Amino acid sequence: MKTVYSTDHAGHSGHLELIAGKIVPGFESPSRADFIHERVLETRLGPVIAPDEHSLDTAHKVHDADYLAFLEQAWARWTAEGQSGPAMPFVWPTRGLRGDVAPTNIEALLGFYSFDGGASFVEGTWKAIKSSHDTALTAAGLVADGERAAFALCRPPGHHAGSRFSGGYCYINNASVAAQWLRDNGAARVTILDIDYHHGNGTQEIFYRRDDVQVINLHGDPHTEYPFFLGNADECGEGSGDGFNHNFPMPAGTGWDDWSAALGEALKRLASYKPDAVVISLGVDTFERDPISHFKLKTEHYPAIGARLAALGLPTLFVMKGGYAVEEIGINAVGVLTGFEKG
Ligand code: 6XA
Ligand code: ZN
Repeated sequence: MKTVYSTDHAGHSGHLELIAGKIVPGFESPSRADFIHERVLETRLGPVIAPDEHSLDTAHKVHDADYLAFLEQAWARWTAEGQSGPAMPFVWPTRGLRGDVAPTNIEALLGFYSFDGGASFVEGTWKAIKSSHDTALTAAGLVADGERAAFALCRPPGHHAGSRFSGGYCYINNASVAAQWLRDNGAARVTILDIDYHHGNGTQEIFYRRDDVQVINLHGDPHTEYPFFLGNADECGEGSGDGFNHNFPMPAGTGWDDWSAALGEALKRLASYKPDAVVISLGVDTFERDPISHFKLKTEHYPAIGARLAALGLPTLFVMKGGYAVEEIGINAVGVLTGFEKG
């Protein structure tokens, strides 16, 4: 399997995060991608290629134009105000405030285009966002050209980013842009299967009213787990999308047996949709020692997941998402891919 990877992610660094009342270095760090890249080389998964440059045309089909323009300009607007540290949102137009009119102040814009403080900007952020987007599209191109599978080693991740908001370390929803591109390039139906610990609220929102992209999520129950405000089992889609969104929330503490059973049900629904291609939002923060998540999967389970995905017999694009146990992130993420290759 080919991996698409760019070192342009590295400038997206030095973030801070507020967790349990403390400001700490961001968990979503460059070393995550470095460890995965090293493991791809170590395991000889296949060639590693650089992404091609892609226009934002497909991104414009899943994100609003003003939102994409904001992402591109955020850092310049922040520094134009004399700021130099990370640009972090901290005020949001929640219920009772006006969220329908774009403000002009950069602090206000940061909140207007986000749902939490988890997607901040530094100087290298836009370059990393764009390279992550290009990585997903280049890997989608490999699958469209007939490869059985490809790995988009994306950083930053994307599944919390909706049509007009960032959050949870995510800016452009890479998996959604890739799914849209596959739709536009020969696939009549595409499934996005999100196996990250956290619900992919952005992906759900983007395709919620559509029947041409099925969205399936396995994740921590939002009653207690981030992102809290979406991801319940009764969210099934709306309008023409009714019946095409599937959520499998599971309690914190869930181990392999229950998770694997949920995957079995998810794969049944996926197979009955008969997609022409599958996009896997590959998070490995389901790992038992992940510092911010609460499932109990072990390293040996990741190749087993890969083999189950391979058994679908469908063209498969893997798009990297979460995982914060950085010492093990490479072994676990690439474990899914090697398991797929053998499956
Ligand atoms: C913020 C937690 C962000 C989780 C990000 C993630 N306190 N999403 O891994 O998949
Ligand atoms: Zn996650």
